[in-house]
Amino acid sequence: MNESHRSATGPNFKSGFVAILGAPNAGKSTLLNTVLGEKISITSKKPQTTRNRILGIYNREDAQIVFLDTPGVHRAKQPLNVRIVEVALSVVGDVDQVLLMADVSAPDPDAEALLLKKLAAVKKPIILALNKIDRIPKSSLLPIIQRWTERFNFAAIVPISAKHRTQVDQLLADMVKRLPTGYPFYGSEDITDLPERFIAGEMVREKAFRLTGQEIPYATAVTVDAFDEDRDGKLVRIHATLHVERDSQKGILIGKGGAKLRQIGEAARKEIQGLLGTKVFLKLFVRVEKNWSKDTKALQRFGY
Ligand SMILES: Nc1nc2c(ncn2[C@@H]2O[C@H](COP(=O)(O)OP(=O)(O)OP(=O)(O)O)[C@@H](O)[C@H]2O)c(=O)[nH]1
Ligand SMILES: [Mg+2]
Repeated sequence: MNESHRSATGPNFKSGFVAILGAPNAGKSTLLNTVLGEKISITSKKPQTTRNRILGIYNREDAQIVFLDTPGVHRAKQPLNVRIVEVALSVVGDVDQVLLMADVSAPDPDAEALLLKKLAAVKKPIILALNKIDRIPKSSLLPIIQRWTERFNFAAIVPISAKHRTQVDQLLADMVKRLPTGYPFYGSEDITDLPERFIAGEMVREKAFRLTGQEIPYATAVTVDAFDEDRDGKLVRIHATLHVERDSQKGILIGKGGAKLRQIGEAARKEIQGLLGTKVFLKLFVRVEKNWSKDTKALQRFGY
C-alpha cells in the first residue's frame, strides 16, 4: 500500500468494492457517472450498452468506494451476450457489497428474478436502488418498495433518480455505512483504472449506439488502432475502427456521402476532447468482420 494513501486516512476510514448490478437499461452507468461527476461509462436509452466491467472510484474524506459498473443481466443466447452476462455476474465474488438497481418506470421481471436468484446465496450486504423515480407518480412508489421488501432481504432500499441526482447522497451514505474500515485501494485523485485509449473507443461506440437504429448498435464493436499525443501534449490523434458484421451495416454506418460517420465522429471527438482536455483529431474507419459477435476469437480481439 502506497504511504500517501495511508496518511490520508484515519482509523474510521471506510473503503471497499461495490458491484453495480441490474437489468439492462436500469441506469447503472448513469449512476456511476453521476457519483463520479465525470463520464467514464457510456450510456444510452437502448439496452445492453455496457459490455465490459467498468471501474470507477468515488473518493471523499471518510471513504473510498470502488464501483464496478457491469453489463445488464438478462437471459442471453448469443455468444457475445452470454459472455457479457458472465462478466457481470463474475464480479460478485470480488466485491464487499452489491448495489442492485431496478428501473421503477419499466420493470424487467425476468432479469430481476434471475438476479435475485443469483444473489440469494451471496453473504454480503445487498442494497437496492430503485431508480428513475422522476418518471413515476409519487403515490406509486410505496407499493413498489413494499413488493421489493417482500421479495428479498435487502440491507437497505433507496429510491433514487440517477439522472437527476435525487437521493444519491442518501444512497452513498447507506453504502458507506456498510463498508469495511480500511485503507483506500487507489489514490484520492484517481477516478478509474481504465486507459484513456479504452474510454475513447467507448465514446465512439456510444455515438454509434445512439445515432443508429435497429441492429447496428449490437453489430458494432470498436477498436482504437492509434492513439498518439503530439510532443507538446496539446493534440491527440486517434484512429478508431468500427467493426460491423455485414456490408449492408457498413453502408448504414457510413451513410449518404459519409454523413452518418461524420456525425458519429464529430460527436465522439467533442466528448473525447472533454475527457482528455486537449484537442483531438479523430479518424474513423468502418470494416466488415463477418459475424464477429458469434466468433470467440473475434470477441477476444475486441476485448470481450
Ligand atoms: N428519467 C430517468 N432516466 C434515467 C435515469 N437513470 C438513467 N436513465 C436513462 O436510462 C437509460 C439507460 O441508462 P444507462 O445508464 O445506460 O443504463 P445501464 O443500466 O447502464 O444499461 P446497460 O449498460 O445497457 O445495462 C439512459 O437513457 C439514461 O439516460 C433516471 O434516474 N431517470
Ligand atoms: Mg451500462
